[in-house]
Amino acid sequence: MLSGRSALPLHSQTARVPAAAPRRCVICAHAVNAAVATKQESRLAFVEQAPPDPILGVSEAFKRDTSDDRLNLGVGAYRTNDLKPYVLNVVKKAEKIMIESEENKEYLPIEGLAAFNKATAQLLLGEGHPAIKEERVATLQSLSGTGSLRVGADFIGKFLPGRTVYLSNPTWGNHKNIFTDAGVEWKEYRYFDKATVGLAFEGMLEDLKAAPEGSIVVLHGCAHNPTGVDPTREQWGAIADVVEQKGHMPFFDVAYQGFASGSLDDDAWAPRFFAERSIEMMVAQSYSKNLGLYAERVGAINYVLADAAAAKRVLSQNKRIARALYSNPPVHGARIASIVVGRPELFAEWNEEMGMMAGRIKDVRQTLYDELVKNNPDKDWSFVTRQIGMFSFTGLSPPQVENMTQKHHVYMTKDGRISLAGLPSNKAANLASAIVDSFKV
Ligand code: PGU
Repeated sequence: MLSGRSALPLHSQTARVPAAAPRRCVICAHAVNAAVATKQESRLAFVEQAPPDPILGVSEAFKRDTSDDRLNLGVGAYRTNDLKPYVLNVVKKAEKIMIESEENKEYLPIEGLAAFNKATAQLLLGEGHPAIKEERVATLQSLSGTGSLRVGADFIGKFLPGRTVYLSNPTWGNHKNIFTDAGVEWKEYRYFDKATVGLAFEGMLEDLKAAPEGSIVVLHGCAHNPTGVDPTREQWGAIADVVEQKGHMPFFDVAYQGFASGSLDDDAWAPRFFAERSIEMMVAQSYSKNLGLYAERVGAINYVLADAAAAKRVLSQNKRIARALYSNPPVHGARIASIVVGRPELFAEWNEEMGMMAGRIKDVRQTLYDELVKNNPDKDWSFVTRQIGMFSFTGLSPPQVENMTQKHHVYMTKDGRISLAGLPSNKAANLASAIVDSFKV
């Protein structure tokens, strides 16, 4: 039996209004029985407000700022030099092909679109890779990078219980949420050296050596977020040595393939190198940035394993996890990615567009550096041009970031990261003077 209180529509909550005014539901404005409404307090009233997201919350704050000078350098999302979101030509071409072939909107299988899964493993490992030919790669299309990481995290929680996940310090903030919510313990390994604004290479190796055998090590495939600092190829070799000696499981997060060097192939070097050394690994992929498919949620979780039978069983368990999380993935973006990767002429064009996007960021990075040097020649700004990918990790402290936002209308994350993908060249001088001013705070 429903009680009188819960029989009311859920949206019968009233705004606080003077007693004389007729009480109306704040949502649909229907008259609400005053006697019941005054007593009404949600059974969820104890729920506390969650803090705004450290990255996506910045965009929300930016939208509330009306200044002409406002600049959103929070989220890592590519913009043209006129600050327009960019839909790649290859994406438009693929969509045209899709419309012409009148594809349906039936459910995909739980593991996703077969053509996409084939294409995405190929983009990761390279065409004709032995692991693909020997069917040692289990690939499940998931909800972009985030969803793929979450499926992987749930898999670790279920099948590698008690293992600790090691995250770089610092890392993309959502990694911590993902593993925490999956009930998987995580710790950090040293990664960034403030003194050199470079890789804390020795510290990283020490921490990975000290981690219990068989730990999971999350590695950014390229263009480390937020630092823009990647290991050199030689350093990757030493990292792989430790991972191998300790029987760790690398879990690559590949969210920026193409944005480090401008080349899709070169940016897959690290995971391919681990595959070459026959180190079993997990790899989450995202097409948000490199194909600009942010809202389409296109990505995959891959397991590159030693034998095909294990890969088959691992895939079956990942399907079981996905089934309960969201059942099956969206089709539109997966079709786009499979067409672009699968057709040589479109793939070549994508590489060109990729080079163009990465090139714009490189140019604006150089412009920012030049302006910073002009503004304050006494400080060493070389880290700006040494860092790679979409971001610059400025070293600004939280109060200095506060100054950037409050005084200069520059929106960025509290850790001092700016997304150069959102900087037009004609705003580089303003940004440089805001940075120089904020370092004085
Ligand atoms: N992994 C890393 C390292 C990332 O930086 C991001 C996105 C993702 C995974 C997940 O992106 P998907 O869109 O789910 O594929 N990071 C961006 C975008 C905003 C966000 O935090 O989601 C960023 O600005 O850091």
